[in-house]
Amino acid sequence: MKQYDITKLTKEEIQDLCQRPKMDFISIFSEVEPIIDKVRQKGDSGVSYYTKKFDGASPDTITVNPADLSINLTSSTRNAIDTAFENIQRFHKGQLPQPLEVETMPGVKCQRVSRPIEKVGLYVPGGTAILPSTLMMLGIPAKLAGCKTIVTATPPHKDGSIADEIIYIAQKIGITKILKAGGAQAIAAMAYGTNTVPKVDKILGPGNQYVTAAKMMLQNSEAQIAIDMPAGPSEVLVIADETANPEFVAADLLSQAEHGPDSQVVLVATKDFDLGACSTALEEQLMRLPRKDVAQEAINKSFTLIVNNLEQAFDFSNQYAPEHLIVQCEDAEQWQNSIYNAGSVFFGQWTPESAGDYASGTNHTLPTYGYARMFSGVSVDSFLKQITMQTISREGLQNIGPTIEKLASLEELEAHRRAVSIRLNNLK
Ligand code: HSO
Ligand code: ZN
Repeated sequence: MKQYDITKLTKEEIQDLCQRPKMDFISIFSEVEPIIDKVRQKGDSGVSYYTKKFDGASPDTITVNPADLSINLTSSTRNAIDTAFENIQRFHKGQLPQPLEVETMPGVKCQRVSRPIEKVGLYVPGGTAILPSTLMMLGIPAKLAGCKTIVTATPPHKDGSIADEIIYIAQKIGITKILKAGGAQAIAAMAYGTNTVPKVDKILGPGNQYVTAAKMMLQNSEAQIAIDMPAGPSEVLVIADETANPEFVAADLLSQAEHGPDSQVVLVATKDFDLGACSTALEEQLMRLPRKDVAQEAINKSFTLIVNNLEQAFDFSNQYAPEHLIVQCEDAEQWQNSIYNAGSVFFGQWTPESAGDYASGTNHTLPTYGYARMFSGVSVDSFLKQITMQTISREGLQNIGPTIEKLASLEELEAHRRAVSIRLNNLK
């Protein structure tokens, strides 16, 4: 890993370290556009065409109802999924909003109530690994929010099948349909709807750059869909002081590096952290990883920043705005109020990021690429809309009416003013 000393860097150089690799969206958009067009025009047969072309698969039907499928899983797999499911459900249940009612003036009652987004599409990536955990992270909050139609898209295996783990989770959640497709074609099918795929109102979930580009293009199209957030490659920033265990730090860096060659891995260490021991541990652990080539590539592009103290470490972390922040220093949780920009935070040496990736209860669909400055990760809120409502009594209108009349006059919107005056006159 490259190494920098914060005291030797200019403001601009520090800012450069926060820059993520450029994504060439213009050329990706031009590749994705014909795919979207074909699916919009041809529907199911357009989807099948690209599933054959890109995934080498020709499933009998492109959608299946998970309840109709039989699966074969070991009890240890079921138990692990069940435990994670329970924890994720418990934490997300606590996020359900309470209705809000405020009497802003006597007789003027304002309310805010939440309602589910009726139809949602959840994208679960395939590629080099199956990601059943991602279906839990998207499907559990969708169900808790009360979404009625929940479609899950995921690329099928070459034989047209879907992993039993995915089907098991889909059954537990009560997913309406599984769309056996990935990439931009899956996003387009859910955005426009086809003969067999219901049209959805919001599409959520991580994916490669084609998936991200399709989500971005379709949210600005006549398909009228919302998306969760812009997404880039996964990232972690670890803050370590002299109390951090170098082997644990190395393991955490690698757990994120193995996601992909473009994963971003950053270590911010105080001067007395044992960096030598950490580098040795990293080399050793890396050699023993099945995905060592992927992890190595990510590590090659990553860096260590040496800081004088933890204040500097948190300042840099806030500027970088990592998807995951791991804090391995003395009294780690005490730094909570110093953290402003991060997707999800892991305090103390016994809290690996993997816990949040799979099973502790927090969500792993998080803002990357610096978007943690203004976006939150997926939660129950991602599947809800908030509707405001109001009821004004006679007395209330007498109280607030003159204020409205005055402001309407200021804006020279006479019909607005009269909608109030006509009532006030009636009350006289
Ligand atoms: N760290 C990934 C989530 C994940 N990890 C899924 C393992 N499976 C992005 O937050
Ligand atoms: Zn992960």
